[in-house]
Amino acid sequence: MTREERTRWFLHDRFGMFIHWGLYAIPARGEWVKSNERITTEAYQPYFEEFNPIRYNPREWAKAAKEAGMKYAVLTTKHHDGFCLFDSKLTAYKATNTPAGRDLVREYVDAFRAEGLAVGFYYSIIDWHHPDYPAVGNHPMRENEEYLAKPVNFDNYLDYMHGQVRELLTDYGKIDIMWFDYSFDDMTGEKWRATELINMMRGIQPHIVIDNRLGGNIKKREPEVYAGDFYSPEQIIPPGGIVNEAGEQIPWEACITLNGHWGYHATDKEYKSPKQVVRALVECVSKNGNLLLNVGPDAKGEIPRESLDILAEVGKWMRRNGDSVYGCGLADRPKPEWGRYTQNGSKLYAHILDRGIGPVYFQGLKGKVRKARLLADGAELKVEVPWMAGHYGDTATGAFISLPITLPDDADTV
Ligand code: FHN
Repeated sequence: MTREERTRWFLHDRFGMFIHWGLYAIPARGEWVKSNERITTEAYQPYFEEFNPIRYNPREWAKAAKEAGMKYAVLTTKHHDGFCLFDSKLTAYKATNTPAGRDLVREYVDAFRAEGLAVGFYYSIIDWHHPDYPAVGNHPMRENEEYLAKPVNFDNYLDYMHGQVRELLTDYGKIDIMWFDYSFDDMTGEKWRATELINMMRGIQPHIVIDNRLGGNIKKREPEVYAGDFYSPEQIIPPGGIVNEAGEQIPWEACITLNGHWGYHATDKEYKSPKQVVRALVECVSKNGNLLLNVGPDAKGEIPRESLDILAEVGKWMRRNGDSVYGCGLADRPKPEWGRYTQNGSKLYAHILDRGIGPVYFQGLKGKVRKARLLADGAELKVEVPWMAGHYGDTATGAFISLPITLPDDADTV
């Protein structure tokens, strides 16, 4: 399969849920707590012995994602702390050995598939728990002389990492996305035996969409086999979208948190508004990208109420305006002053984010608009040249569309 064939559904669906969940939900200070606070594996062990998310019901998560208009999800199967949410045969450091006593990934896969969402796995190639992973990068023990003196056999770790990826792609049915995280410094590409890894993966699930964080350069005309299927900007929407060296659009997905943390953080209440999320989604799609919006469930297994409320509001907008997102992408005309365009074939969607006064002016569309409708309620909109157009300055090539003075409360897409 070509990258274009693999990513066709991904570029159509545009909007997914990122889920960062694991032992770090107990300290509730974000997923980097072990590194940030230099916590040894021994000091982190109580979280393993305590982990029992009694209110974990992934069907509720899946319904929240579906109601928000999300079409796929990506769950951390293992984050940097090395704790596995799945029943790996290659380690005892897994959810089935905690008081939870269950394969949390299997329940996630079953629940999200039952709600009709595509299923993705996040897998950290960094591992702060495995004895043969070196104390490089932001490893919690990066300054511990005794720990640094221990010899490691990195190939043992790579055999483990490759083995777990094989388990994830063999034991849980059809998986739609593999989201690796992350290469850094010289820990990139073949340092992970990435070609071998990708070839193994494609042998098991040839359709699977893979991110670009194993390394390589996805923007090259001929990228490495492990450079991935999509570019993965984080906490930013790339100003000019993403193109390769030949100037060709390449698939990309911006991953963004709802507050300031990926993993659950009890005191971080700085949440984005629903309007900010909708605008971020529209901006991504207008630049041919996807939005992977993150939730960080708590130690009991529940998505924070603040996140659920935002998702519900976003879902209201998506129910009425989703046609301007799904199957849409970069428009064949420049960004207008008052907002953004998204386009699907001959249908142009105008996201009017800064309405200004008077009729909305569509540069270059004179005589080209067959009909205009307010997406939220289907109301007809008049395409007209106002009688006083002469007073409007240079408007010879444009079309004017008059919007109702009062719009349905979530309407800003025409
Ligand atoms: O270190 C991780 C971080 O915890 C989080 O998982 C993000 C999500 O894209 N990725 C890495 C930081 O780039």
